[in-house]
Amino acid sequence: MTNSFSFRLHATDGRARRGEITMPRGTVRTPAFMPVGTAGTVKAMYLSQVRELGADIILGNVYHLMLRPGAERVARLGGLHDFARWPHPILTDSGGFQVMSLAELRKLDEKGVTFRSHVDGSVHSLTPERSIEIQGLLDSDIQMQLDECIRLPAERAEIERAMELSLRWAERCKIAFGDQPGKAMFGIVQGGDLIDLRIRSAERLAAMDLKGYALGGLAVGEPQDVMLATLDETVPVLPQEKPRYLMGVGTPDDIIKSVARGIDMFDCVMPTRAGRHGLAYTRRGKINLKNSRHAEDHRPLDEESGCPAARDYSRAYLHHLVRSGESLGGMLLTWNNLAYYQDLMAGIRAAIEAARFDDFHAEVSEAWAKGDM
Ligand code: PRF
Repeated sequence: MTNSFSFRLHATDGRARRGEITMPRGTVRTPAFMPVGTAGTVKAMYLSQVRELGADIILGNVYHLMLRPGAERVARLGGLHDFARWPHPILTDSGGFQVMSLAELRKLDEKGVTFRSHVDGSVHSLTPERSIEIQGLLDSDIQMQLDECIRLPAERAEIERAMELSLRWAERCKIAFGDQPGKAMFGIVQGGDLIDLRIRSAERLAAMDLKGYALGGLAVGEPQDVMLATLDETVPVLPQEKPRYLMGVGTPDDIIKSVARGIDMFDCVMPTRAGRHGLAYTRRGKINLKNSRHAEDHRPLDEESGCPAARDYSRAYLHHLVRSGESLGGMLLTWNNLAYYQDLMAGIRAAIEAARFDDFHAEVSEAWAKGDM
């Protein structure tokens, strides 16, 4: 196995890219979907199952793990991979985004962000340096800079302030991260829905020569066409030879349209969270298993799926589990949803290799539009 971090493009089709990130703990086939493993667990799944579905990498969160069980404790226990029994690559998010959505009494300034834990009310602070230190203690393979994400809609002055702060924090994270050959620290482009700010952010980060680039601050309240227009203008500014990660996105439709615009990596709670709330993603669209129309439906979610959760259980049984609040309902639907997402990514990768991505996109959209009944 290699002891360095590298990215290679194998094929392109329009702006869509088929590549591979190689690092000591394994190879990530891109475009990739990273299941969210916030607290060192992909909720309602065994990590061995997550692996079998085709995930090459999962995501962990600084915010949750620093509060519980604590980064130093995870380090004493041998790092996150060994703790959770996931020996493959892990990407960690830096914490700023989760502080802004989950913590209480937040105070943000040049130095970093101070907040009260949503778990026990204790006060913590996160600076760019401390975020990188925590990601090192977790032994994360791909670490993210600390950034500030602004919800949209927002005023230009506010978007610009947060974007410039994020650039200064990127410099500090780069220094704190230093030179770690087998690992990477990614910068995060901010700038809201303002194209000139996005371009400035992308250019300044590109000049820092980081190992990869994320687009943050999207899918935060703006319509999909605004997000896609932002990708149209921003992605070409990023270096061709580095991986591009669209943070916190999205629906299957968001993902396929973002791949068409040159994105290589995604993460989202959607398949896991929706699964725990009774929603199934399938080739023929979304199915809400709470709905009583499924109460006597013998059919499985998808008789052609390779996933037992999709193929071997009736919708009537899944409906019963969801209505009864049984944990197996959430487990089976999460399994189905992650299988669907990983199958979609495998289909995307194969289509790019075969130079038929547009046809694949049209076929997938047509099947969604036909619906399930
Ligand atoms: N920044 C970070 N994590 C994120 C986001 C961001 O802007 C988003 C926005 N979609 C999701 N996760 N650090």
